[in-house]
This record gives sequence, C-alpha cells and structure tokens, in this order.
Amino acid sequence: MKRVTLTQFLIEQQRKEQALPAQLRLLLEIVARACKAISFTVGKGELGDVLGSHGSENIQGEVQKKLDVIANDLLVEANEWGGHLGALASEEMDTIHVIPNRYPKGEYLLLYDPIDGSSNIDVNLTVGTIFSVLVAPEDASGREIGEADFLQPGSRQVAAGYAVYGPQTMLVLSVGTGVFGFTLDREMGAWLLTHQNMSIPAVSSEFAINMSNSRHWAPPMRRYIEECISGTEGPRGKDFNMRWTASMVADVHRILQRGGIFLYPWDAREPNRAGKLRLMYEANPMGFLIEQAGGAATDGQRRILDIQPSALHERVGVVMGSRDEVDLIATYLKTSGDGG
Ligand code: P6P
Repeated sequence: MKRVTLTQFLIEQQRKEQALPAQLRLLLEIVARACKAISFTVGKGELGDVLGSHGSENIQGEVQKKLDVIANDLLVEANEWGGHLGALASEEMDTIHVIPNRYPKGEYLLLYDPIDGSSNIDVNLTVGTIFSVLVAPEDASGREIGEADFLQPGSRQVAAGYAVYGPQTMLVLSVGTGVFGFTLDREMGAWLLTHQNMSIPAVSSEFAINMSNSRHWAPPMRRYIEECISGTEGPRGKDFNMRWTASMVADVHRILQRGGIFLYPWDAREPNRAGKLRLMYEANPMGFLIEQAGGAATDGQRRILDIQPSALHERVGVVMGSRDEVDLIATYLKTSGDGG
C-alpha cells in the first residue's frame, strides 16, 4: 500500500485547510527531520557514547543527560538557518535562544523538551521529544524577540506535536485540524502517515500517575485514585488498570490511542501550587494534542490552554486524557474547595 509521506500530508493540509502557511510547513518539516536524527542518535545507546550524565544541570536543577544536550543542540542547529523562527526556547536552556543576525528571521517561536523522560535513557526505555509552536506578537516585528514574547497561553499555539522513540519511532502532530501520526520508515528515512484523526475515547478505565507521591496529593485527588483502585466494589463500579512509564510522551501516546488519564497533580511539596511538569513545552503542547483528539486537559480545574504564563519555565499540575475522567476530577476538586 502506498502511504502518504509527511511532506505530502503537509502540502495537502496547506491546500485544503489554508491552516498551514509555507513557513509553518517548513518549520514542521525541519523539526521532523531533527527528530529523525535524534531517533538515530538515541538508538545508538552505548555504541554511540550518548548515555549517562552530561555533568550539568538545567534550570529546574535536574541533572542533564548527554542526550538532553545532544538533542537540544540538534534542534537549535536544524532550525537556526531556515528563516522561519524569531527565537526558540528549550527545557535545557535557561533563557531563550534568539536567531543570530547572520540568519534571516521569521515570525514563529519554537519551544521544546528535546528529550522527555530522560531518566529512561540509560535503561533503554521509551523517551520522546515534545514541541510547541507560537507566533511572535505583531509588535515584535522590527525588534529583537524577548522572553516576554513567549508568554502566551497555550490556546495561541498554531501547531504542536511529539516524537516518541519506542519500538517504533513515531511523530504525532496537529496544526489545529485533528491529530495525525506518522511512523518512521527506517529504510527510506521517511515519515509515513499511519494514524489519521487520532481520537480519545471519552470513557476509559486506565490511569497513569506516580503513586509514590500519593501522601502529598490534595485529598480529592487521593479520593479519585482510591476509587479507581477499589474497582467493582467501589463507587466507580468497574476495575481500573494503572500504567506509569516516567515519560509523559509514552503515557500520552498510549492514551491518545486507547484512552485513559494522565496525572501529575499539584502536591503539598510545591508551595506555589505548581506541579512537576512544565507549562510551556510539556503541558501546553500535550494539552493541545489531547483537545484536538477530543479529550480534556486541566491543571485539576483550569483548562491548561487558558493559563496565562508568567515565566518561561513555569510548572503546573497536569490532568489530561479521557474527558469524562478529567471532568470528574474537576468536580471532586471544586466540591472540596481545594484547588489541588
Ligand atoms: P517522576 C520526565 O522527567 C517527566 O517530565 C515526564 O515525562 C514524566 O511523566 C514525569 O516527569 C515523571 O516524573 O516523578 O515519575 O520521575
């Protein structure tokens, strides 16, 4: 069967939906090409001397793996020269990276987590790359882009996606017209369309959460999880399954295909009500995809895409996936009066 390539898909989207300006199509093709290079690099493992620690920390104080830095640099080098970006931001860089004056600049802002789930790298488990695309504010034309230009709510994203480096390497993306998945054909080096209009079942019976944090959760969150665990004997009247892969990309990819709910909720260790995950380049792009697939994404109560960021590396609680489950949690939190 002749499959549609990513390039053909994007050109058809451009023709059909007018939702895809040429510069955005170029951006997505370049990011996809960089993710292909990251996939091949991740796949080398010990043979490519890419495992282990880089010996530095990111702004969150997390030890950076060699692959965090390699993947970050791959995405910078791939995007700098194209003329489609004004600047880019990464989990692995403290501040934004403005496109150098030796290159033409464009209107788009790219944000990414180059390797999501990097604690999985050294034990050969799934990791991914998450990316988000915003448009620079109109008043930015003619001046240098600053960090404040990135601080836009997730509802302003014009595209978002991820690459998942698992048994297959896949690219899952949306430009606001649904969610589409491409599988990397390693022989041809081409991204081939394999998943059209991905959609999340509203009802599900699988949750993803790091249970070791349960003593720190707000009581309504503990109530929700305890009811899932109590199965048919409990108020939910059905059994639930649990998965936790320590990679948001892997868990969300599973949820996009068979439903479920992903939770990294606010917990008492976070005095400013943040969660662990980053708003701008984890929660926003994944929330965009989840909503495009018919699911819901909140911080427990607020819609993720409505949150007005106040800092580039801001963190947030995350509840996303099958709409019925997300709505139930919001009800529990609302009736308890606990913002958790
Ligand atoms: P924990 C990976 O570090 C990450 O940012 C997400 O991809 C993942 O869902 C979560 O953190 C895992 O966190 O506390 O279980 O290691």
